[in-house]
Amino acid sequence: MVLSILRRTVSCNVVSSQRRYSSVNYLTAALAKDSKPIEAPLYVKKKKSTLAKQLRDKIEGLAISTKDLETKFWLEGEDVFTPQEMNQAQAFFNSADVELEWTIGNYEEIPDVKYKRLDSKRKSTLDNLDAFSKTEYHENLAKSRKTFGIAPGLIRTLPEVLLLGNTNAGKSTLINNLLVKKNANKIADYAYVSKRAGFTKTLNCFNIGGKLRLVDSPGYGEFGDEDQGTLVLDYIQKRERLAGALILIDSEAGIREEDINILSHLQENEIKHDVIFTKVDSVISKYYSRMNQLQKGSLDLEAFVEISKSYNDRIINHFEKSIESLPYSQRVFFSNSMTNKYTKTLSGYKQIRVAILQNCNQFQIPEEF
Ligand SMILES: Nc1nc2c(ncn2[C@@H]2O[C@H](COP(=O)(O)OP(=O)(O)OP(=O)(O)O)[C@@H](O)[C@H]2O)c(=O)[nH]1
Ligand SMILES: [Mg+2]
Repeated sequence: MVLSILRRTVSCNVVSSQRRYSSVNYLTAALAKDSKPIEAPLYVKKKKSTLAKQLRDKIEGLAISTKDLETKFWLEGEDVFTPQEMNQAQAFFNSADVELEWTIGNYEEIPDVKYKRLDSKRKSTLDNLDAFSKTEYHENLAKSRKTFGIAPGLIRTLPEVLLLGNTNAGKSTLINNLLVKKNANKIADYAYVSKRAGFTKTLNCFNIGGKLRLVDSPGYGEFGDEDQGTLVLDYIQKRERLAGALILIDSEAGIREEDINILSHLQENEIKHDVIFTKVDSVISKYYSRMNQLQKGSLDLEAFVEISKSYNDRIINHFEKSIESLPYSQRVFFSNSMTNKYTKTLSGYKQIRVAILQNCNQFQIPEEF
């Protein structure tokens, strides 16, 4: 029974495919020999979509770029980097070896701080010994260059640059953008990144080419933790090697009260710092996504040029407001560590590299040991 049903199905299929085949033959035969192939509606459709794509590309090119923002907000002269400064900074960062040196949750545990503490304890123990109690062992101990199990490289004095900002501002992402994964020619993944605010819990120190250190920090603000806040403030107040700080502001969120507090704190402690507006891509796409809605109904490029001008003005206005709310006049940078259809390349990190090197070069490293 099953077999016969199967056979019947098979035979039906054969018949129908033969029919289809013969009907195609029939149509072909009906065509005059020299007639041109009929243009399928599909072709017209394809042409239309190419037009729409060209238009979309043009519209995307109309969006303001981070470069435009720099031109708008950077002061002429002192803030603009020379091509030589730019090239030197890129050469340094592109060729530097990067190493995560330490990850700590308590200021006293930073390798050189710990070493200094243990070393002074050793010295005071020896100083307090009376002459009769001193043995050869103590004399050797006094001369010893013992580092208490801490790798000597970790206590070497280098200038440090701290990345600060609200949770989720993009600190760890920017660190990865500034660094290059050697031999891989791609964005590094040295620092851990997450959508979850409050992800970085410790101070994480990266040695860059044996010349400087970049320090990632736990974010402050809504999802920040009090102990982590103490850690960061301790670091700012006590760290003699701190050559400068980068304060990251999520461009969409703008400047918040905590940012103003931390900026004032840096100012009071006379620490050089720069403000970086991150996620510029998000702001641009937020304003421009409305263009997509309009785009559905029209293919008029001139109208889009006009609309894009007004969107760009609004974006400039968005940043103007943020910059005005800074507590004092301040050098600002713009960066996007992600791309989208309006912001197609990563930007800002090259200028930030120069700022980091400037801070380190101008910094007089204290003689600590
Ligand atoms: N669109 C866009 N997203 C970004 C950018 N930078 C970071 N992000 C995203 O923002 C989220 C937070 O980034 P992180 O680098 O972990 O932020 P963080 O400041 O280190 O955060 P905490 O460690 O929690 O303080 C992640 O989902 C990133 O992918 C950017 O420039 N553009
Ligand atoms: Mg982080």
